[in-house]
Amino acid sequence: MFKSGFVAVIGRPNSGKSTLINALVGKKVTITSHHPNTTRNAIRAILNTDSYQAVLVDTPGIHKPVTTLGTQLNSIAKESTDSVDIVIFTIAANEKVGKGDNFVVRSIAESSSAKRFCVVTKIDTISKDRILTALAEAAKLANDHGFTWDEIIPVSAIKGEQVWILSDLIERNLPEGPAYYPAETLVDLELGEQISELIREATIAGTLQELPHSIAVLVNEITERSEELTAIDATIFVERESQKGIIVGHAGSNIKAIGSAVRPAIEALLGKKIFLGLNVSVASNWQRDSKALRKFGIVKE
Ligand SMILES: Nc1nc2c(ncn2[C@@H]2O[C@H](COP(=O)(O)OP(=O)(O)OP(=O)(O)O)[C@@H](O)[C@H]2O)c(=O)[nH]1
Ligand SMILES: [Mg+2]
Repeated sequence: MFKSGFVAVIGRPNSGKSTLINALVGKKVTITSHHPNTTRNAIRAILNTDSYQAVLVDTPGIHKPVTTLGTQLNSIAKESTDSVDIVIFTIAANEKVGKGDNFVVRSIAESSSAKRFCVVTKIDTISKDRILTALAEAAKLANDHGFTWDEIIPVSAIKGEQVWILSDLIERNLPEGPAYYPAETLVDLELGEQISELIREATIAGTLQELPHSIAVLVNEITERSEELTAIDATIFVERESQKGIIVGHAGSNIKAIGSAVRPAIEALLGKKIFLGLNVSVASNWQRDSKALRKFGIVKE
């Protein structure tokens, strides 16, 4: 009996959703960073095995929005829990339970006919004797909102600890059904989107404070130059002229470093060498501009 279904992963920004999905799939399919609000779309990653296929939906971290972008990210996350088989709520073991967690858990309490799992992430960051306390706090979160988690699972996605227990529980709770994607599909993103996400990850990795929120990336062109070489032309957008200077760096040093950092990942994705042309452009205050959000694929048509 083959099983299949949809699993939405939701939680506060930075709680480890994308890292968890990469660990479940066994390959890096969705970008991560130590900055909050890294994920900007409901990204479907596919966990394929001989006995089941789980479509894991990565989502933007739910937060108190201050821009149109923020509001949009929250609604993407919330909508992604509609008609799924399992909702996984993530909470980082090294963070205090806060208002944000209560907000997300309240929406899980209201919605779901789905199974509700709580994954306590990043257990490698706390001592073993703290894990029980973290699990008890997670249980209380659901009880405070009138329900009980179907499962609570402590994991370290970075160390790969207990991830197999989670995938086992996912399998057990999926209904019988056919594969929705071909077995070789790992993520439901166009190639250009995968590349722009990798470039955005490399760009925000080196930035500070609020700058990551201002960064968007578009791939303008992908050209097969030969059997061995693909040329990629992409633009990194920022919101202000001053930010452009930061991204470019002294005599272009920073943009060069971004290119060098991301090239291996894109070459691995394409299985061939690339020529990467990166330029930086200003899209004034785009986080508050719904037309720009459409252009950057954050609002879908
Ligand atoms: N030590 C440790 N760090 C982790 C673990 N999982 C995630 N992290 C780190 O936590 C940070 C946030 O991880 P992400 O996976 O990007 O978090 P997210 O919930 O997807 O964040 P948003 O997309 O911004 O909502 C990154 O720096 C990760 O490396 C873990 O199991 N252990
Ligand atoms: Mg994420």
